[in-house]
Amino acid sequence: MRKTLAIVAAALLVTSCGTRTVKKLDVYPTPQCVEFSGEYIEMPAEGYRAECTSDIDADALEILSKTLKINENAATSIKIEAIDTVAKLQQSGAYTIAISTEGISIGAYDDRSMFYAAQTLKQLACEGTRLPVCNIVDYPDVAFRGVVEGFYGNPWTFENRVSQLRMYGRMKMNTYIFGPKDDPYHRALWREPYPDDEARNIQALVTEAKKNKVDFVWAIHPGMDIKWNETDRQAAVNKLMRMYDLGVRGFAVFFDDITGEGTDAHKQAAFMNYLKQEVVDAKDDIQQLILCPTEYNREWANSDYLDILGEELDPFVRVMWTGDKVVCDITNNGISWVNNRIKRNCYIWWNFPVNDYSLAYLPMGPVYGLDKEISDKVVAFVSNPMEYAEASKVAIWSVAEFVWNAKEYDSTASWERACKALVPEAPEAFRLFCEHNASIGPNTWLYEREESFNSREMINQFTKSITEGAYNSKEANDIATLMEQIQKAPAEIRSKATNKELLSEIEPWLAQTENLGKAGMATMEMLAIAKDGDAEGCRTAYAKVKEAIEAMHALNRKYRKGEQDGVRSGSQVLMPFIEAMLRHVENTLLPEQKPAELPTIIAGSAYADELSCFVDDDVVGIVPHFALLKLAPGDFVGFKIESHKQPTAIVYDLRSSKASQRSLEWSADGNSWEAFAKSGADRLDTIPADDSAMRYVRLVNSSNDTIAIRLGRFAALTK
Ligand code: LOG
Repeated sequence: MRKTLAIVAAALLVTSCGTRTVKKLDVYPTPQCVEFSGEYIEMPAEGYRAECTSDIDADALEILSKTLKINENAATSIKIEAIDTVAKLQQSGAYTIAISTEGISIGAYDDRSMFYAAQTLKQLACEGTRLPVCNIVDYPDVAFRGVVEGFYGNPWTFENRVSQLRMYGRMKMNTYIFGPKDDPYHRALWREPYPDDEARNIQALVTEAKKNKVDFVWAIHPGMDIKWNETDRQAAVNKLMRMYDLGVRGFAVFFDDITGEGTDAHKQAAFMNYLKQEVVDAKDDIQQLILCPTEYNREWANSDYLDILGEELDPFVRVMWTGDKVVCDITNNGISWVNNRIKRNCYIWWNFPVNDYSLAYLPMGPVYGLDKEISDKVVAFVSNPMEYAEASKVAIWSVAEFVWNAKEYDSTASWERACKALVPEAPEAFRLFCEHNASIGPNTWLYEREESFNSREMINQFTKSITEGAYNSKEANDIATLMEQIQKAPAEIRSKATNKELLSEIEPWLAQTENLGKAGMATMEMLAIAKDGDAEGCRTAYAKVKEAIEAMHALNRKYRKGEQDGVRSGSQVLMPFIEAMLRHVENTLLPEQKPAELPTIIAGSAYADELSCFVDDDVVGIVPHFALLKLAPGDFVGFKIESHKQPTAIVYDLRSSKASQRSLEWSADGNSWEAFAKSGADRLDTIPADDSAMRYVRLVNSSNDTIAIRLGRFAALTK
């Protein structure tokens, strides 16, 4: 809501962007324009007299009064004025601040602006007694910024959400979309009202959101069983109206991940238009109405579905979009493409740092891969996080910086700040933990993030020299020191961090990182002995490394869920390094330790040379291969399991694969094959393997056409 405020001292009000900053101010997200010479003034001991003609937003005032002493009789004033000149400032959240010896002047467009100005002042006055002499002109790049709680898995708790909303307020994010897949009243039981206690929680969250100037958007997911009839139309309106009564003023309808009747674009558009008419138009204070379409990314948009939405959807309805794929970077070109189709600027649903498709990995590294020019082409940008609310804040922090001011965004610096903000008691240890827990692992969306980026080069160089027969003591010492730091970081984080929720979320990875450090230290000890050719001494050291790795396997097994991997740390650089050093010692000094037999690829196709096998504890299979594999009729790909292992199940994730076009077979000798009793689902399944003779597994194109599949996972669990 716009405020009319008397202009008390126009001279102080800045509305345009002056010369760029000489010195940086510690304000995040980075303001758009700052003039600051480096000079500070003491805040007057008697405080500031507030001058404005209408009420200041109460939440903003509360922050202001905690930051500055507000005193009716003070000589120096803080003046609050309305902004009504510069175009960029004619938007929610835009504000200006001028601080001089004469006083403080704030220009605000609306309550949110006032709240953000107060947040900025709070950061400026962080030492409590001084303020920088500066002019700030600030506004967001993207109109709606925030988070969509839209993952599969345990929904966030009430406390998680409160803590999130407070962070959004501080980081100038203004949107929270409530849509966790496993909240029953969002999806499975979408027609039914929340039980009283849960309804009260939502009411309380709406209040908390308001306090933080966040739009609380409640999402409904009716597409799994919706019938396009009057009964279901009314069921949806009734549910939204109930949510309205709880205070909700923003709505979203998700049609993602469904099949069948619900996917019809014409029906979806008509349904949304009906909600616009019956809910939005019936009230006069609904802020947002959003649709998550069924074809929500470019890879899946292979029909006229999006054009139909573009033509038929009421312009008030915003349309979500995850990018070129489900999980991917966000590119300028991809955004222009979809905007043309949907005839409006899209509403980005960015699938990061969500890890519901790769649960063993915690993507704690920097946020990157977002084109800086997208801000003019998107109406909103929301991030889909992990079920670990506190751990997700590392990424959310950087998303907040990016969406407010993309041109100033520096991914590494932002990430370092985020680590410090989340664990100020042990920022270095936490940053190290995050750096080595950044990969998303092999996954069906082929998305990967850089891990161990500060030590990758050193590790590569050292590995190269070792394999060439040299041992560089300086490098070895540096790596040993790093391994020791990694081993010690978790204990430091556990003992110092006051954020107990964060600690409990990341405990499996803390434990795994500790193991990783131990394995790394043992590796460096082993290499130090190996360099002198002492086979006997090396044998003990080698056993210690094996033992440390076994501890990592054991922890991984403990957290495994069905075919989903358990808990992984350092998988991108450090674990491959440790494994390579084991192989090196086996080859040079301890030939008797070499595994007697390794799994091998069997491929009756052109791919025999491109594929390779992995063994990882009790899983053996083909290394994920994401390029399309084209198999002619009768062609096959498979693998031979080491003879001392007994398979218990076959697990696969085969994108683009249809069960009807292929058969899964096993063999004892590699010559005569038998089909598995269960053929399995199209893309993703686990099939029991209980024949003790089983040694070979393969997938055969049993159709009459060439088929194309992606080998995300094709492996056997063994005992
Ligand atoms: C789901 C989402 C899930 C994400 C990552 C959208 C629009 N929907 O493939 O709930 O968290 O991918 O696994 C999705 O992204 N479907």
